[in-house]
Amino acid sequence: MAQVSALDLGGEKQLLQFFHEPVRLHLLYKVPHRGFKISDLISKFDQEGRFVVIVYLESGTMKGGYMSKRPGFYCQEDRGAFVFEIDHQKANVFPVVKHHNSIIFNREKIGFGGWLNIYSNKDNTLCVDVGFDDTYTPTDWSDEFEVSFMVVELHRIQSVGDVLLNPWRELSWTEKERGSLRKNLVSFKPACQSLNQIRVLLMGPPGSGKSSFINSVRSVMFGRVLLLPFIGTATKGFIKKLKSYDIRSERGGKPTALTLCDVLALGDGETTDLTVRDALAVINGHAPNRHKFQSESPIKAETSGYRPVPSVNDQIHCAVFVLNACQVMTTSDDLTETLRTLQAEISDLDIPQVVLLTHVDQVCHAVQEDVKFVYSSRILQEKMQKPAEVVGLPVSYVLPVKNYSSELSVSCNTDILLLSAVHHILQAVDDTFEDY
Ligand SMILES: Nc1nc2c(ncn2[C@@H]2O[C@H](COP(=O)(O)OP(=O)(O)O)[C@@H](O)[C@H]2O)c(=O)[nH]1
Ligand SMILES: [Mg+2]
Repeated sequence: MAQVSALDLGGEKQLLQFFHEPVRLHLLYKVPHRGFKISDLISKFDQEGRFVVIVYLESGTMKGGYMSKRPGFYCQEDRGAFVFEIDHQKANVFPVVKHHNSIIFNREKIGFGGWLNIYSNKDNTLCVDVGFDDTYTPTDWSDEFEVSFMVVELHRIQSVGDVLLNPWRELSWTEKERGSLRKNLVSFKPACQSLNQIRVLLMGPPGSGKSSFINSVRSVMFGRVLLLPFIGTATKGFIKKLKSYDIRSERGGKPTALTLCDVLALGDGETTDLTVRDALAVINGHAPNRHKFQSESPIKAETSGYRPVPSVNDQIHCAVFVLNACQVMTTSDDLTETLRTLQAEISDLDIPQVVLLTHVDQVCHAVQEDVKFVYSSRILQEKMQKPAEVVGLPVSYVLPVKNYSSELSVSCNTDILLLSAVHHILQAVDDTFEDY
């Protein structure tokens, strides 16, 4: 169940005015009175970001503190920290003076110098001490141990500027849109009549989300998140065989025109990775389905099941480069080289290419909250440049998606983003193969 903050509008307004730019609050945790362990609170902090802790005293006053970055066990200095006090008459802020020990963050307590400390006592009850010392700007808060309070909350501070008012791509986030995108896929027939199925090849480094994408598209169609065995967190690619997956309109239903193909992961030129040569053999339709990749024997005429004269239905009709938004900024030179070589070779084959940018939920808080913010997220707008540059394609060919990874049920907006990526892929194939 969603948690609701105890903060009222007036209090929120007073708190937000302490910040020099427009920000929003996002409740991360309402700390329980009983059965409380400090490790529970620590686990609720995001890996990065800015936070406020608010204590609602029984007197009606709120006291709290702000951390301008996530504190760590070994780094508890914070030059941007402040402590505050808000009641119906006034809102006071006390900026940090001695920033070296401005934050306390350890296995016993979380707090702000000697001003505000949160800990649990022996019977796991939540306790709050207030007081003051020379860590923050002098004032006259009195020392009080184990104050009476009603609620303690941890919030994330989010820059409003992260979300642009006008999205840079339009997409409608409604049940109706989800329905019509889904229907489009179910009824899709390739414009080119000699094409029976549209075979889409997913290529990318291990862990980029190739298998998850297949699983996610299937989940969208089945209306529930599928748990398939081929998704791995292993650093080395899981799939060693060329595998084709039909996308059915529903469980046991008719296959749609879309087939997604998973292959060995691309690497930085190591012998265990998919080689450019093998990738091209797959794209051209020479490799049989379930072909087992072997670094020591590249696909050639002698390979069992080799198709010397592949038909248009054996080949790949769209090459999709799958890249992880969290990792794309640090793509190695070798992988970049592999991707660009492939891109250039595939361009010569007149096959459309797109980039699928996965893990978009992990690079922007707003998108993590709701994927409908993808096209209005400033962070993501910037992140889209890099994959385009790495592969050597225009930014308009980059399709952001969030795969189903930890959730147990499908959700409308995640479905819409996935279906819209599929729609663009099918469209690209139709545009290219129209005059085949
Ligand atoms: N948060 C998040 N996790 C993802 C996403 N896509 C994949 N994952 C996770 O990333 C890991 C690697 O995914 P996988 O599909 O096995 O990658 P592959 O090696 O390219 O096939 C798995 O743990 C997935 O659950 C995504 O869009 N968002
Ligand atoms: Mg995989």
